[in-house]
Amino acid sequence: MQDEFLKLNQEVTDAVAQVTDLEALEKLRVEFLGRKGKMAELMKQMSGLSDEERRVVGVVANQVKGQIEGVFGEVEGRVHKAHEAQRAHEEWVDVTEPSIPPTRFGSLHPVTQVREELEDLFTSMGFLVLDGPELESDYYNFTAVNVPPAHPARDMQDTFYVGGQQNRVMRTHTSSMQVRAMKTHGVPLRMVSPGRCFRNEATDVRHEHTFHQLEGVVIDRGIHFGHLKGVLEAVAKHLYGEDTEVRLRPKFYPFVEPGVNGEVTCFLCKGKGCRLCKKTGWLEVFGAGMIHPNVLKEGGVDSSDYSGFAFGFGLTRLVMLKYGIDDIRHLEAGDLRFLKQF
Ligand code: FA5
Repeated sequence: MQDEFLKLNQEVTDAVAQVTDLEALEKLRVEFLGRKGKMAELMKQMSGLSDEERRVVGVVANQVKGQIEGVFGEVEGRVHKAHEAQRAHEEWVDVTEPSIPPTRFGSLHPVTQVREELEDLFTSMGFLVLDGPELESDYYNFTAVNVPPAHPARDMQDTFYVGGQQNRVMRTHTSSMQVRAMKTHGVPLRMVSPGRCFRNEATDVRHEHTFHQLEGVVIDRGIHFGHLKGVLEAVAKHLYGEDTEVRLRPKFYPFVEPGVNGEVTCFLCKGKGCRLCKKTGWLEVFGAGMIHPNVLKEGGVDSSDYSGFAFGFGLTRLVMLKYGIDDIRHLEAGDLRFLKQF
């Protein structure tokens, strides 16, 4: 029987020498050392031996078992090491390799670009640039600019009413800054105030629920409509070139008298008429007029001494015109395929 154990020892040594992966090694372990394996089989046969023989064979059997377990341990260590080396090779990363440079840095949103361009233009003409709240009191958004509660003109600008103590609304226009500026800075006054506005709109190619306006107010002694026209034309020509045409037509706004609606030639059809300009050839980009005495009074300004004009550009529309964007909804959608073009 001793020979049988020694043969088994040799058999195991030969078999595991070929092994290259842990799975095959585990199979051999079961085959030789498992509960029903070859080693257990030989041990079982020892029960037929005499006590003397069993004592001698038992010593050999234990030695062989120890050796076989040792061989398995050794091979397991070797295979494991080879496996780790292979993985390290496959997953190797050269941390010293120079990184891939970014292909493009972010850029400013087109509305921000045009807003900054206009802020530069107006500051060069001596205007202040003011910032105002988007969540505004009902008073500054409507009542202060001559649109008292229940006035039909409130229907022109439906908004998102938030309520609360001051009856807050998401401001519908930057005209909410007119009386705020008069109260804070007094007269004479020259200011612009750009910012986001909100309306409860059925959106289409020209109308968004969230859009940008740029308000302008000039108040001094002797200010008249000619000054207003001069400023509006300067802005249009600055943005779109010297040959840009501006059309002014009377329009009712409760906070000005007289009031006008300002349009510039449609960029898409060059004035021929298309879906963007509703076949008129013109795009409405601002409202303007001489400030109503009631609004001056609300701002603490004596209308017998001072006069002024105000205008409100649809900043988002100006951006559409400048870049030839035929649907306003691209501008607030946050789609990178669109934004990366600017
Ligand atoms: C006003 O908002 C007045 N506050 C403008 C004003 C200021 C008049 C000072 C007189 C004196 P209006 O609702 O027409 O007016 O809007 C002005 C401009 O904002 C429009 O010409 C248009 O270019 C833009 N606008 C208005 N509603 C939207 C909208 N839903 N989406 C995008 N642009 C809009």
